Amino acid sequence: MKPASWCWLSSAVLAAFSLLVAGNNETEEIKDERIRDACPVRLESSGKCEEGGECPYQVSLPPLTIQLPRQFSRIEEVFKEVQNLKEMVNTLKKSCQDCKLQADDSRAPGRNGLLSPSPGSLGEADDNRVQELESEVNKLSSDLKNAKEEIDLLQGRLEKLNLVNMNNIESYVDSKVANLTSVVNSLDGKCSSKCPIQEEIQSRPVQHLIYKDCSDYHTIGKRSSEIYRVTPDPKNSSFEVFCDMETMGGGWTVLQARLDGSTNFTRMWRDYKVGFGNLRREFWLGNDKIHLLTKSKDMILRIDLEDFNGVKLYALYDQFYVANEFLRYRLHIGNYNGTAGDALHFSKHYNHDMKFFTTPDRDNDRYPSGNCGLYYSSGWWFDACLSANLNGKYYHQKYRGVRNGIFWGTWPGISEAQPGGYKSSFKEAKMMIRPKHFKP
Ligand SMILES: [Ca+2]
Repeated sequence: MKPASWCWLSSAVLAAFSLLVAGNNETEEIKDERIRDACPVRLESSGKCEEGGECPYQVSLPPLTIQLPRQFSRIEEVFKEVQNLKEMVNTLKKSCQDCKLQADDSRAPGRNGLLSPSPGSLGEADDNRVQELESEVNKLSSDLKNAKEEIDLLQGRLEKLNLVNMNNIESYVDSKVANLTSVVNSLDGKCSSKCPIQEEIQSRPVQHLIYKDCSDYHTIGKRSSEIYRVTPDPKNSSFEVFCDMETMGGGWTVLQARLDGSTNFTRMWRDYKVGFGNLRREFWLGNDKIHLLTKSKDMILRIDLEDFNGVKLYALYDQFYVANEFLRYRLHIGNYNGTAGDALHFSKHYNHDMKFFTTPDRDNDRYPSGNCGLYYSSGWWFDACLSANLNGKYYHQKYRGVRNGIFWGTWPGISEAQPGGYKSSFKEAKMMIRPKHFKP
């Protein structure tokens, strides 16, 4: 091989090699001074290479110009591939960094670093690894969600079991008390002097030692809707309640009433815990008392509503239980029946069953970005946030703005309200309970 041919060939090979290494399309001219010093040969490109056409690369060996074989067009293709690879590497780097940020948020500290990008070995293997890690993260988060749901379920069952045990003990005590009462009565019948005649004994009403709720007063013949004193749990002190002795046969213990806006329901945890308002007008009986009443017997719930057009509808739930303060007064609600619609189980996304109690100063709701109690100005078993809220503000007419009034999402026509338009308000609302097995 002649020295000149050898020179341009080796120069061309060197130039192609440095093109690959540079991986840069900003200039197509070889700038390696070392090559120029070694051999005064220049590889130039016309920049107008066509697919299958003549190769634009030329080696100038003044005054000689040599046309390169067409195979040299591969250099440009290789160059493009290098560019593509470089872009892919950058994309991968970026997604790795994003992935790591997400992983850092959701993983235990000990597992950090698994997703750190390693610049020296990026490629298909890393792509697969990222996908693997992504699917692992997805799997972990779905596992976590399942675990949470299971915990919720188990917690609910535990509360129910505690309730059942307590009911067993209480019914045992009740049966003992009933035995003693019958013994006392039979001894009373055996008295020798001033003995009351038999009919008189039989006509006496059965005296309860303890009135656990309004249904016990109904049983002994009380028929006027009034304030009575009840002791749902003998270990706790007694308290006053308002009894509705008229609706559906009577025997109802009233938990909540709204009728004129005279009581402010925008209250904190402490107020909802102990209760507030006036038992003869508007009030919240108090979460501790509601817990004791619903723990003492299996209760049903009745909700009565009336709007300003005089429409009166009701909702009945065949189970109603409120857990204690430690369990954040979690609501347990049964099956619906009635005319007002099942707003407490509105949909999968709006369901008040099994929700904790939230107040403006105690966020136990399922809305992650804020406090529903604060936004809707009340204490309630908020989801994220509501399809019903009977503790909302009392509006005397339709209102605009945040829907923070008394609300029942299945009320006829209520869903037709436009965002920003007028919202319906309610004239009266009432919540009351009665033992499930009570026969008026
Ligand atoms: Ca929240």
